Amino acid sequence: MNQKLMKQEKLLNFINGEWVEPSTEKFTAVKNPANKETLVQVPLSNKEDVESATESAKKAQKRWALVPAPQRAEVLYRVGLIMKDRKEHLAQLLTMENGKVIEEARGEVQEGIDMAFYMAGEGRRLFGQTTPSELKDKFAMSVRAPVGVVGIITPWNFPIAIATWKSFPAIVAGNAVVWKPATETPIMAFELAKIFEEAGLPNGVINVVFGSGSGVGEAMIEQDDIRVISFTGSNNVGRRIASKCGEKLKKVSLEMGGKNAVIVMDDADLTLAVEGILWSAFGTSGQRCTACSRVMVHESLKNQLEERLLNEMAKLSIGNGLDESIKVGPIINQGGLDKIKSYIQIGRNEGAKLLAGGYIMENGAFAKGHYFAPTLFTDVSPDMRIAKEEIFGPVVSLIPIKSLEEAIEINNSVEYGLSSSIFTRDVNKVFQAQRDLDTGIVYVNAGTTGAEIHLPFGGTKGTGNGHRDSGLAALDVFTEWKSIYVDFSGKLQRAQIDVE
Ligand code: UN1
Repeated sequence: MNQKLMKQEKLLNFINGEWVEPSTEKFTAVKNPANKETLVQVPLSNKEDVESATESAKKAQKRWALVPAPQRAEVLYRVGLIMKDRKEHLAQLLTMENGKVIEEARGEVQEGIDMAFYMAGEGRRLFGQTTPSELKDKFAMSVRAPVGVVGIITPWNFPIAIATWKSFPAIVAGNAVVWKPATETPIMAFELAKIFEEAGLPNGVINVVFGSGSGVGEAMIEQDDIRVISFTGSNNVGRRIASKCGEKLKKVSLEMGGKNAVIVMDDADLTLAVEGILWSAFGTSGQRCTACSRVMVHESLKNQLEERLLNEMAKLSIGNGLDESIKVGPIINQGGLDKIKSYIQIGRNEGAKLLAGGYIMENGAFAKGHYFAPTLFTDVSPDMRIAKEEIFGPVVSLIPIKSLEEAIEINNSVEYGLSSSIFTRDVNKVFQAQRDLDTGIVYVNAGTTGAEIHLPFGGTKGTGNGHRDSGLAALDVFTEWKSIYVDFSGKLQRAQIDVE
């Protein structure tokens, strides 16, 4: 399978339309988390590579910004068409490098295709505003201007979708991009860069520099010509980026963790709630920022919910996601497994009751990859660490509640605010919940995952810093408002003074 899909043994950086060796000449192996087989070698670049990528982007951006936006959009339409054509190929490679099951990999590629067509449409909008002037014979308007060169740093858990959320709006708005993909999942970046090349994006408008955070990410922040950093990843790294960008007064957009909860009220459709929890907690092996990791269940339904979840969890097929029958794939790497395992111990020490899972799967074929058994804790209290901290794995904590108010309070008590959900048939509870849940995304009668690309994506509090990916909100990250006043009176009119 690998041989057929991955033709090259090593990937190269993509700078100014050329595939180039990293100046370090250093590479590291990318492994398939399902079986630890080496897929490809990826560059470990450094500052020099970032400098040449930035230089290339700077030159290209000047010309790109002058291309009419509808023509810039044409490139994105072509990118979308190529991605659509190549959907299965991309999905299989995505499953191999990331581990997510093939059905979800197809879904992720689809997010990228959707984003291409959606943002291409913006090429004929990119709406600005006209506003009346205080003065006679004077016209006032505000337009979205590109910021210039933007830096994007993307994670391994959605290596193609998140790259499209950031690069497509940046490009349609007239920016050039320096992109550092996660070293765990460089194949999607390589494939997307090839697609941009085939779609006719001019050289230098997108530049890909592979490498680790300290070698490449920090060098990107140091570049004065990179005017915006858009980052999705862990909270610790995001905070470091924010403070470094703060010192340099660089605009930064952060999307980080979540501790997303499903609330199951006493009038919920329990079958639906069980499906929603299973899908959003164990899909992608819990490795989504939006994954459900807490369930606040009305005490009257607690026993029933436990029983039904346990029944369904026992049926989950675990293994290599390329097999269509598999529902839960591996964890990205040993570090991920160790972190999840440490939280099992923490939960036990805190007195939570472990109902299922809680272990690394090491028997038979599982020993070849990084697998963690879907895990359910119950009798969890909201102040336990397992109820507050992001685990990023297939671990769910059930917290019994007595009322919606209590559930909302618990939901809002954590440091994150990405996604939340409520299962209820009561319209009053629906409206109360959507207003009072302090998260950037709220679902009603659905799990916590599955955001659509044409709505803003992001969260409150420790999840980010007020910006949003996706939707039209993404344009706010990659453009500057420019206010333009045109005086056609033929005389000098003094604002705030010559007003009659
Ligand atoms: C992420 O985990 O960072 O809403 C992105 C979802 C997906 C995107 C998740 N559309 O679950």
